[in-house]
Amino acid sequence: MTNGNLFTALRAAFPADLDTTAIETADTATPLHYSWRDLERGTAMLANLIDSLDLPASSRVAVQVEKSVEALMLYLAVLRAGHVFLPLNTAYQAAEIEYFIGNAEPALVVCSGKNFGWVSKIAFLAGTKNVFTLNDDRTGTLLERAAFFGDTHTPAQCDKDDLAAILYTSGTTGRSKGAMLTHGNLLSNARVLKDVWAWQEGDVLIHALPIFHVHGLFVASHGALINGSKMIWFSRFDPRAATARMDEATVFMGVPTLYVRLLGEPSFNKAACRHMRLFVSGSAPLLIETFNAFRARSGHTILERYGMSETVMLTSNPYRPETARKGGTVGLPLPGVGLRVHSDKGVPLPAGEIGQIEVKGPNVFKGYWRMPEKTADEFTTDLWFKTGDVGKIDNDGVVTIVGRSKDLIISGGYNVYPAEIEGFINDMPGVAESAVIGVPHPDFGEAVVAVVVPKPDAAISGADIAAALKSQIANFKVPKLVDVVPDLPRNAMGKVQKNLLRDKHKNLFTK
Ligand code: MLC
Ligand code: AMP
Repeated sequence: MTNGNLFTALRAAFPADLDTTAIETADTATPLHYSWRDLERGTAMLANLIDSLDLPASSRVAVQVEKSVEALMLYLAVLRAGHVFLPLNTAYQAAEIEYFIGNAEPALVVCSGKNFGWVSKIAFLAGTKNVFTLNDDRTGTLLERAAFFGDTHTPAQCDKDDLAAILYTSGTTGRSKGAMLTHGNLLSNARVLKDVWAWQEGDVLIHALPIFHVHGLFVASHGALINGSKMIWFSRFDPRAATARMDEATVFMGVPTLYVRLLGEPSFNKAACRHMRLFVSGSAPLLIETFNAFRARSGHTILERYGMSETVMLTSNPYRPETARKGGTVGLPLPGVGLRVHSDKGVPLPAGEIGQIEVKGPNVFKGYWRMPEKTADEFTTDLWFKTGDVGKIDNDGVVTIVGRSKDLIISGGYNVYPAEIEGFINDMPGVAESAVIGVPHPDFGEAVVAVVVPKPDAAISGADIAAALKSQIANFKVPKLVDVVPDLPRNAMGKVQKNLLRDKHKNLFTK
């Protein structure tokens, strides 16, 4: 019987010579070289440790750790052991982690040593029995324990429809939803992207994205692994250091902010990236100005693609010819992906008309964790997933995203849901109500801004609200400005007119 376990497929792509370098760290005190054999053995030891815990089938393994090769190995080991990986942004604070752990009920939690005190408390209260630590310097109880286990392991037998990962993506009502991705979702997407982006022998990926979201964990890591390609591994993005490694690399993936920052780096030029084959952008809209400036500076045309946590990748600009990559568009639906544009009333729209983007395919997730009603709401009656993105398809099938029907801000590639932030602000003493909006920002694409109305006679300050938020929520969600106003603009139905607020603040960070 063939094994549908994603790990098995990734492992099968390891090169014949297991002693060649799979991953080289770029920003550790000295470079560390991990061979393919190290990945094989390290993931086996971790999988054996996980097996020894006798977790129930399909247990969730929640992981909030700094980026490291060992953290990637932990992900692969969870797949290998047949459990469900639940990555968490390192910026999340106690209130956020409490919700994820309470909702997902993981059987195993792995956190940084410095957070063990508060994370383990949350986990134990939620009924999790196993909490290990993993630090970015290869210390922590996880590796200490794994060292006692054997370095061979037979991957768990999985069906393609079995869960491989849960990715929390915030909800419009403010509560995050866990998108359930299967081994089949991830493998089909990895295989399609290998083909579409012409991954080839000799490719080397500069991996500079976090590994707790789709882009860095799946698109980038799977891309290299399923091609048996080496990764140059940055724990955080540094434009100068990344540029310095481009003469050894061929592929780079980034959110638009990374491209803006590369353009701000004087050493980034045609000579620096002459060895490069492909620059991929996604997770947020890439401004046409960035697309054009990048082409002029580097001689390369960024390939923009579009995807989301619930669906992995959906569309891509063409790999060949490079001249067919159109700035401001996200390209064509990937092979096997259905993408249509419907009106708000569900009527199919002709080419060129703007409407709701709906998708179908082997990459589309299984539903939201323990939210059957929410899942049903997000699919049409004929089972297409409603992305919440608004766009159009031209006569050649090329897709352009023009906006979002979901109230979502994407800042530096991270999603921020206004409803969640408004919830925190509205709970603060002296606050009557608030509206959170996204406004243009030269570095982050969009920046979070809060407009707050005080209760009668209450004295509140924007700086105090921002400071209070900083102690409660992930730092990238904290508004860059809190504007205190006497009231919010409303339409005749009483709905807050966020468009007027966006207009008022549109030049806050840009000229
Ligand atoms: C950091 N800061 C941000 C921010 N990142 N503010 C707004 N938006 C962001 N994205 C703020 C911090 O709060 C902090 O402020 C200050 O910047 C410095 O923090 P830092 O951590 O040192 O920042 P930096 O390392 O420069 O990080 C910026 C970044 C990072 C762009 C490298 O945000 C990043 O890696 N983004 C990529 C996100 C990503 O991978 N998305 C993929 C999602 S998957 P202060 O005031 O506290 O000092 C997806 C699906 C798909 O969307 O299609 O791919
Ligand atoms: P996430 O929930 O983090 O997976 O974010 C997915 C969302 O990011 C999508 O629904 C889009 O709104 C947005 N997105 C991803 N790629 C692009 C892109 N290339 N252009 C515009 N928006 C994008």
